[in-house]
Amino acid sequence: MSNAAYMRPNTRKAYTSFVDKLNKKLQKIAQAWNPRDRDLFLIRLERYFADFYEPLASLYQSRPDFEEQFMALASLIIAAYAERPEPLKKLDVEREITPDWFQRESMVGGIYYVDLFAGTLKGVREKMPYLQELGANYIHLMPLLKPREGANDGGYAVEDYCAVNPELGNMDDLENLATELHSNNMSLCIDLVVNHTAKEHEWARRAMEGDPKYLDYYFTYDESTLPDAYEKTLPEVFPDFAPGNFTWYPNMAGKGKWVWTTFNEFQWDLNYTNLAVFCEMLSYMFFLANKGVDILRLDAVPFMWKRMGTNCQNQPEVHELLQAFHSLMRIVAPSVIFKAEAIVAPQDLIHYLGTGRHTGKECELAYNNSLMVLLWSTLASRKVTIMTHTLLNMPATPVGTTWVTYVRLHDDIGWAITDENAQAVGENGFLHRNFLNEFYSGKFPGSFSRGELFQYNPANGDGRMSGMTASLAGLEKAVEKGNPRDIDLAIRRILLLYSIIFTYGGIPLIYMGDELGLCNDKSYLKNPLKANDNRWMHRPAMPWKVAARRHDAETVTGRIFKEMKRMITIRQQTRQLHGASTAYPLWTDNEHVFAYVRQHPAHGNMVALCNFSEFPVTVGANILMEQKLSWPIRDISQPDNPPLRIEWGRLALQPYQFLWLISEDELNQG
Ligand code: OTU
Repeated sequence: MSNAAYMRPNTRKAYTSFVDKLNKKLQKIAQAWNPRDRDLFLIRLERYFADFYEPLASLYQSRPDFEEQFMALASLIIAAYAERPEPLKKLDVEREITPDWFQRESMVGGIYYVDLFAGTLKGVREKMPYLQELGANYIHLMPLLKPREGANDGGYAVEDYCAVNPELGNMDDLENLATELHSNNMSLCIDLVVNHTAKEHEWARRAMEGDPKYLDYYFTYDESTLPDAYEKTLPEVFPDFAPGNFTWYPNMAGKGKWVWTTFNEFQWDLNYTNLAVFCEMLSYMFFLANKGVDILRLDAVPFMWKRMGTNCQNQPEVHELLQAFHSLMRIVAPSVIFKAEAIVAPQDLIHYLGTGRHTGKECELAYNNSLMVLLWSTLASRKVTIMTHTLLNMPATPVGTTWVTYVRLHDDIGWAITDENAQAVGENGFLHRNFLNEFYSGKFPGSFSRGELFQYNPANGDGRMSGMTASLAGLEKAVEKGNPRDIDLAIRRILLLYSIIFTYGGIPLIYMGDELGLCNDKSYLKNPLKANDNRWMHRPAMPWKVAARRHDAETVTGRIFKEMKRMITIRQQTRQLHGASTAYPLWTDNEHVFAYVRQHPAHGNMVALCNFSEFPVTVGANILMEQKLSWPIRDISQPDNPPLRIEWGRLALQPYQFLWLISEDELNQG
């Protein structure tokens, strides 16, 4: 077999000289490499060479030092592979022959801040039984690399990518945790902030001193002409506390400079038009991979390439960069996968999973932001039309990729519902987004929610939402009033939203505390480093005393935990939920009932029905026949799989009830 034979002539030429160079280096260390490792390395290199050479050539070939810098990649990958620990090499092979490992129905994610959850990384190890009890096996630990001192945007301003935040532990602790997770069939996801570094990072410090090498690592300007020109088409991510996209440093490089700072002033955007920056970030990736990290969450990827006259997001070059990173990772540490953090419109989002000539060559995972927004939109309006229409028009995930689905995470919710999608079902996008802000901030008459506006702009009505799942779903208000019916409805809402992310397709992520129904936490207001950023209201510390009540079915905590756990267990046993089975919504004859189907080639279909209203409703049962479910049909969401009852051709659903319907035949197949 020769992958080289498939290469384009130019690529093959580059491959030959790259391998020559590499072999010379390898000869020197040949003794140290076992022949099997060496074979694997060379086979992978041949397979993935075109996938990194071509994008890098297209981005950097015009630079005079391209040849030299490109050849330097040989040493980089050899060194990283040489350092890869044996157990991880074994995992690499296991996952190469099980390429769907992350698509399996058994995958369930949990998101945790190390300090808030367990104090330190060692503490997380001690809390493993809790994670296992819940059923989470994909553990996403929020930013844990060494951040700058002072305000650091929740860890997204990294000063040192090779060190753990000393308050949480050290690299050995991280490595030990990864080992422990692996031995329990669990995986570790951590954040890699690829778009920017803290201004205290060594590169930024050197740039500040005027070192030309490092000035070229960032976007710096002597005058405001270019920044002003870019600003004309740039949005602001944090208009309230970090207006504008550039910052003036009067002492920089002796004479003062503007620096590109999309997010906070202390987060400096990296200059990926410089191949050296790519190589440096790549070596951080390898470093973390070799510590046992399984999934790298690539933060703010859409922003990695800038182009005058655009919003400087989702530029085609970003996809070249991702493909190059991805294929180099496949050579050194193929068990590691990428998750794109791109909170962008569906038509832009899908490309992060690799489309067209990038198919199978970018990120394996991406956040399904649309689904999350639509869940909240529908919960407020009780009408499933915008959601059904929007999801029907969403492209299916490319082969070998899947979403991560979620109800809530650490950021605000931005109402990414387009005017077109609203209009298509007779709604007005602007008014609807406005309604959502009013509803979730509790101002709308009859609202059950206790959220708060984030980055609200009174001039154009733009605003995003902060708040914990439970508070947005009505639990905080209901508990305060002590009204059992409202409490019951709030619990049902939380479970309804989670029922969808557990089954719609992708790895479901449980946001820390949602499994216990934790509400907003206002203690951040007392911390001057956090007080201006209300995203902290939905980042509560884990109250272990409350968690201790999780087995008491009389408590709200216990009711939520038990049902969550039950849904997780069912998900993990339902083959129709493998990530490779397609998911799409179905129109029903009741505007309160959301329906979708999972189509599995071997195990048949599962149809889910969800009542998004607080009233009992009915829905036409013909939808089940249309999806080829055969009688008898069972609702697997219930403990005893009750047989489905249909009266007058209609199915009844209780307030916020959901049904997961499968033909009995498929169930019996086990
Ligand atoms: C991410 O979010 C993180 O999730 C945030 O917590 C950070 O503050 C931020 O990056 C900077 O590191 O704009 O409102 O399309 O939406 O990267 C949050 C991606 C954000 C962006 C996303 C960003």
